Amino acid sequence: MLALVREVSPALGRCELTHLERLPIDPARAADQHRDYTRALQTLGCTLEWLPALPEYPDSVFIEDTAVVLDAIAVVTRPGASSRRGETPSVAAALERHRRVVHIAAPGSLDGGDVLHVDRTLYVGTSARTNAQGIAELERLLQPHGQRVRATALQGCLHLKSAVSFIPPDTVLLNPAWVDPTVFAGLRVVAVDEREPYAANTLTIGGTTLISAAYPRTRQRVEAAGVRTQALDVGELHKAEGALTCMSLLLE
Ligand code: CIR
Repeated sequence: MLALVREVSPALGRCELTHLERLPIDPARAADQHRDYTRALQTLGCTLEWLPALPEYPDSVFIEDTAVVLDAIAVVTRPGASSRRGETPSVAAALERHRRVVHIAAPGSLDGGDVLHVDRTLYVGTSARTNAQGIAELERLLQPHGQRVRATALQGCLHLKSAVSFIPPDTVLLNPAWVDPTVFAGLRVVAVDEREPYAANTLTIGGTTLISAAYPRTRQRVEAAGVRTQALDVGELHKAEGALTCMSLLLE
């Protein structure tokens, strides 16, 4: 497994914020937490590929939003926030070494954080960042690859993957206040603890599910469902409305 990552911008404190109040962010602390995150990826078997730093792009550490990577093809997105569109050229250049690369074109917009991949289905959040044209474009690009695209409503959060993440082989962890659990019929549904609304974003690699240390109650629920977890402190990145999936692009 290859993990594309990008270091934290010193301008992280000027990030986009949609649902959170702006709090002071310490970029050095965020960088330390990001380093721990990348080390955890390595320990779980990933080889890291560092993209060039983009210090002038506050949100550039959240590389997930810039692409959707499948086995045969990579789709470089057109992020919904115009402040983030300059993040994509370096991602496209890196992905071209590994995949055939195609692009979401204007007026489509799509953030990778809205794309939840479960087997042959891509659930795509109809968020403020991802529009109908972006979803239609993704569907057109992926149809030849046998992938089904399913537009999925969400409310109260930034991206679909703020509300739900996939824990292979058969489980989704979700916040039922933000996404309708019946969308995931056929999968086992575990709900976050009500006191931890942001806890649904986890990242599973090789049988271990990384979960933010900020959400111990939800971690217990996930463990009780028979899932091996590892907690990571990413509190400084949470202040920028980021979580665990956001900070890497994984390529098998
Ligand atoms: C943004 O609003 O774009 C960033 N501050 C946070 C992006 C988080 N990305 C993600 O959940 N995939």
